Amino acid sequence: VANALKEAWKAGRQTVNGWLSIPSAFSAELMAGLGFDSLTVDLQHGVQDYMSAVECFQGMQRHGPVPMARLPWNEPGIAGKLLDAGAMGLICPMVNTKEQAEAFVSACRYPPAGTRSNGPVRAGIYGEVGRYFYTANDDILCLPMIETREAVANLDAILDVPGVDGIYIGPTDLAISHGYLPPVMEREDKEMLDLYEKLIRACQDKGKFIGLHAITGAYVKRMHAMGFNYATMGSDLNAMISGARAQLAALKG
Ligand code: 3PY
Ligand code: MG
Repeated sequence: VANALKEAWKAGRQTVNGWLSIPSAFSAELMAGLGFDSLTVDLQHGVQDYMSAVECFQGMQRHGPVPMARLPWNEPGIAGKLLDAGAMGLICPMVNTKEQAEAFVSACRYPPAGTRSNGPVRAGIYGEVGRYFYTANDDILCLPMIETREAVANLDAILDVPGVDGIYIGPTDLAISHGYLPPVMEREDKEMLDLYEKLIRACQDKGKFIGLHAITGAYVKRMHAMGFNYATMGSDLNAMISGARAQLAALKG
């Protein structure tokens, strides 16, 4: 089976995703060796473009976390290119309506399920030759981001779109949209944590998976305990900054 994340979630095993904001095959390779279940190249806010994403996929290949990407926006051209480059899951920012979820899924699925164009230049060279077309629709994860009030209001309709495997929570945009500041990632507002519980229950009721963006291992542990199937412990950039800062602080006393 080509998507270890999907298998893990179905088996009830919770996973940890790493986040690649740095456009470097080498940092992707280093992150890939650390034991994350998946790594996501961030083309929305990360300093990543299409070629750096391809290089990150190449860098992580040796170690085998599930390669994923976050799209810059809900746009079929870049979605197709990232899948062709080997992404086994796409996270799409700011999906607020059923129609936007349908457009996202359509870009990720070959006909008759969707409108993805055939041409898996890099994705097709892995696994059994000629099989990719037949397995891609089942194996590729489509994870729309729920990160606005509007998306929460439309959650059931979004989850009901065939081909939506699950959702991904963007904590800062979601909090901003609900009027909670400052826009910090690891929320402690009671209202936001209650909302997470509600979103988890909605996904469980519909047999869909749910994950969220976080930074620290301690918070990811709490979110797993709350019931999230996956959580990001990000990122390469945060790890570099916090590691270097800690050493500088130790030096300067
Ligand atoms: C958010 O916090 O809105 C995100 O998209 C996290 O990546
Ligand atoms: Mg966001």
